[in-house]
Amino acid sequence: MNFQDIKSIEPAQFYLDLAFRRMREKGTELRQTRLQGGRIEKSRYIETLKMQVVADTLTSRMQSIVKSFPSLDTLPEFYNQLVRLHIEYGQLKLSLGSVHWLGIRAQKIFQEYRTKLKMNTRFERVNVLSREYLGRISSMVKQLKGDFIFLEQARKLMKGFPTIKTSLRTVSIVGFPNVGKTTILFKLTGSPAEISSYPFTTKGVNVAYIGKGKEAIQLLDTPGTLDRFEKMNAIEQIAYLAMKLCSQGIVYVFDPTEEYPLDKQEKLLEKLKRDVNLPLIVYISKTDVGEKERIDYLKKKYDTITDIDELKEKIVSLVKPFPEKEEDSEQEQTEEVE
Ligand SMILES: Nc1nc2c(ncn2[C@@H]2O[C@H](COP(=O)(O)OP(=O)(O)OP(=O)(O)O)[C@@H](O)[C@H]2O)c(=O)[nH]1
Ligand SMILES: [Mg+2]
Repeated sequence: MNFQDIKSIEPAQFYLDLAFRRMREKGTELRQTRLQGGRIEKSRYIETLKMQVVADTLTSRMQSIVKSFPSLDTLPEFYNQLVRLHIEYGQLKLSLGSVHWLGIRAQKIFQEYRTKLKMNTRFERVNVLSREYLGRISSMVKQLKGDFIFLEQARKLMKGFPTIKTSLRTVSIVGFPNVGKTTILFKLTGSPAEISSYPFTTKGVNVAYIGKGKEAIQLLDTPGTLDRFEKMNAIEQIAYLAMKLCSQGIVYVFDPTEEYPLDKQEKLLEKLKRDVNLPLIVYISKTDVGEKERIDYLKKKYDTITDIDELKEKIVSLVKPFPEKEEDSEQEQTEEVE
């Protein structure tokens, strides 16, 4: 799912200006053309085509806005929850509905005025009808002022959503801050995500891949401490939902240095087991600098891994390939995995 490609939504006035500018250009073009017929026929012909340009410009712009938003009814569960968490879902549906309606309504009003122009036999009335048409179009677009603003805000929020391929097998790397999660992601995939010696370095979900194409395994490097969901900040909530709804397995990272007491790290692991019922690998990071006693304690208590190549093998065997699904979205299947 890609929320980066949603087209930016301009203020209502922009669409009106665009439609009217194109209409004027059409007018100039037609006045330079030799037209058949008498004064009224020519005038009717020109005004009809100008009106059509207005309606067509609006319809195509509105259609492309609606099309560039993901279809809300078929969003994968993870994205559906993100949208509901961050954006007023009902309003989003209403605003998209209004924009769709505007595209259709512009054509209806155009048909109505085309007929009026056709029936009209008085030259002076041609311009009156034309102005009336533009007035109706204009007030209809302005009615949607708030919807355009809302949709642009929604687009900006959605742009911040991580791009996670829900069609790929996925494993989340979790653990306390600063335990070395992003370093593991780098060692496994070569992903150049930011690594530093202070906690909370990772401020979004880092996504990287082992392998390529449909067979790739997607790794999610998550930030945050997996506190109670309501207590999490927006980024932590996104990471939590990604772990819970997109992953088929988890790598839990223990840090055996002095940074965090082991019992706290163990508590988090227990909480995780309760919250998310997924196959789990326990990895001990920083074994080069960690306290031997702590490392031995962890090794004794859990089935642990300390070697990165072994971790890679375990991840690959942890998540079995998905059975072939015909209904897999074509876009996701053909998307290039970098
Ligand atoms: N000595 C040693 N240092 C490590 C190892 N793994 C990570 N570090 C260091 O630990 C610090 C934190 O590493 P990160 O990979 O950023 O940790 P993180 O869990 O992603 O941290 P947050 O994103 O802040 O939660 C960095 O200074 C790393 O260089 C390791 O195996 N050995
Ligand atoms: Mg990190």
